Amino acid sequence: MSQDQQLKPKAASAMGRRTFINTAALAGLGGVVACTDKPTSAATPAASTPAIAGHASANATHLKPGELDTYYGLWSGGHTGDMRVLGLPSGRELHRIPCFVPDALVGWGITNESKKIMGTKADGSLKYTVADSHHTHASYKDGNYDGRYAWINDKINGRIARIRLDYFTCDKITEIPNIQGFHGIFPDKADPVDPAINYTTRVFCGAEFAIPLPNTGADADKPEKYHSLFTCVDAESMEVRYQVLIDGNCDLTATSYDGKLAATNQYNTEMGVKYEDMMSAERDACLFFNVARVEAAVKAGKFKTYGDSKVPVVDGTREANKDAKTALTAYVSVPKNPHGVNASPDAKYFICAGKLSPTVTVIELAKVLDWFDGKLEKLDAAVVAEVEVGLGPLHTAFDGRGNAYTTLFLDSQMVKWNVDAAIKFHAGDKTAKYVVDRLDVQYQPGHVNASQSETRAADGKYMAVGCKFSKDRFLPVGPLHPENEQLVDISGDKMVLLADHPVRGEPHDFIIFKRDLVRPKQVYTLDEFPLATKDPKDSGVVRSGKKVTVRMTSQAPAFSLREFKLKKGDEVTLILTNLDKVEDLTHGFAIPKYNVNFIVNPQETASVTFIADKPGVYWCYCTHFCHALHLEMRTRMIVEA
Ligand code: RUQ
Ligand code: CUA
Ligand code: CA
Repeated sequence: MSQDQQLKPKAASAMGRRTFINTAALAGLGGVVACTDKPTSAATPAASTPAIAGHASANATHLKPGELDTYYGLWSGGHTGDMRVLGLPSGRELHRIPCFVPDALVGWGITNESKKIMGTKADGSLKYTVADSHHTHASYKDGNYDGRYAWINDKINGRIARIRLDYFTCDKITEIPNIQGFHGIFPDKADPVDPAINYTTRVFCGAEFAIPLPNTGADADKPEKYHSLFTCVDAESMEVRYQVLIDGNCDLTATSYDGKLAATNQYNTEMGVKYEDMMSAERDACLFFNVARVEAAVKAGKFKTYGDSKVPVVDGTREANKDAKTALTAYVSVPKNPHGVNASPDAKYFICAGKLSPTVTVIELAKVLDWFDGKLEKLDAAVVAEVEVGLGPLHTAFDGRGNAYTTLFLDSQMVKWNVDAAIKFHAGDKTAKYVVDRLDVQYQPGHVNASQSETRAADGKYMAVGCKFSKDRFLPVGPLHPENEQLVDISGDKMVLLADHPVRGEPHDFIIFKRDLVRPKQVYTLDEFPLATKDPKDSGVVRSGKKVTVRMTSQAPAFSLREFKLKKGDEVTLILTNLDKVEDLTHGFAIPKYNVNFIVNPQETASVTFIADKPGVYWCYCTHFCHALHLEMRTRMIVEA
């Protein structure tokens, strides 16, 4: 059978998809060979998604009015630098949690509290206002999500944000030193030495771009000075604990269930600083970190620092880690420019997708540990399968029943394959049929995740596929198309496409988990805010020279002050406490012409600081519909000349 027949279920739809293929990506696909199995005849043609009548989960995505979803989805918000919260299976967007980029609804980047989290320059303005968030993951306990935190990255400015999952708000952002292109992110799942710590205390962060260290501009033409770093951030303090200097560039990150190993797949072990150089080698690596050894080296003082950063950096390069018995790192060879590394829910394997190779690589973690212990002579023997699945494999999800689901970017397909069968096939049993099913998706999928996929509780119900192109799937809205998040039922042998959902670019990664794993609080307590005004009688204007503090409370449908007076040139800090205790009773506060708008949720306090530089009368009004007298809920700010 020709490669075409084996890999593409339908020539016509495949042609349509092919027009999207980036020629540069194709150029790198020279070595692609045929797949070992036939596509299933039931694969859904791209152009028409037939009704799923008769299937158990038909209409699963359609919830009756008032019915609640059974899963939460946390989605990276892409360029909007926020985290999207979805309800699944409906796919409804419930919330957006601003992190890296200002947000006009909640006043993120406007209030003093959010600016402090985001980071400001000496003049008080925001240090950064753009972001590119790719990956999001949540904290673990006993191998499952514990509902404490989620993290999200900003690739552009090298920042990691933490989300509190009790309030669904961002509470800390850390900028990682010595790196560029912060990409993969994964919390650990246990401590490598203390078995009592079976929950997340570290977050590992991979840097994609190698830069000269220190990056002063002096060494631009010295490729040997370029390095990437793998970073460990403390999950509680959000301080950077240490970094590991490595060869190659980090893409995604994965952690083992016993906490002993973290890994990152690498597409540029060539250390190329030019595009072509990054694709010159036939193989790259999945780089493993022996977490206990790395931390022992830090403790023993075997580190350097770079530039202004005080963060200890240990040496994880190939050259310094040849001896398995002392090595901090292990570079497991995988095919050309891999993309994505994912941990299987049985805790046994990490799976790298081939990207420029039509393969997936299964690495057995016990064997990697054996190598570190001197019990496995050849590190390559940790690879227990390297099998063909289709063109452009990028990311992998799991169903908890031994099957993996890998996105095939170039084929615009999902391939479902059985991990044990792949291992048998690789070991020589050519009768082992490891590909179970194929499903066309619309189009060019990048990330994939399934319900509870990267936890011990993987339940194999739903799978979301992040398609990078939507082409003809939605009403045209001009040149910028939405992306298409597709929901797939994976509860049976065959994958069944359930729904298309448009999303604003570019969301990248996401996780899906059972709704009872988080217990969101819907009303704050006044004591959480040191600036809270607990009694409306304490409202008023306090002046100390040019510095003026305005204290105010909100209680539907009025602010505690009917007016307040300022003088031109005052530096004003306005503190607003929402004394309403009722769930969902949020007020807003906008000051026209002063570029101020923010909200206060029940029992929340927020503050803004501005210079009263424009004399006049300004109607500060409530921007959040709260009451029949919402429009009347205003106060006069009078700035005297
Ligand atoms: S990487 S589309 Cu930034 Cu998430 Cu694979
Ligand atoms: Cu308060 Cu609207
Ligand atoms: Ca490469």
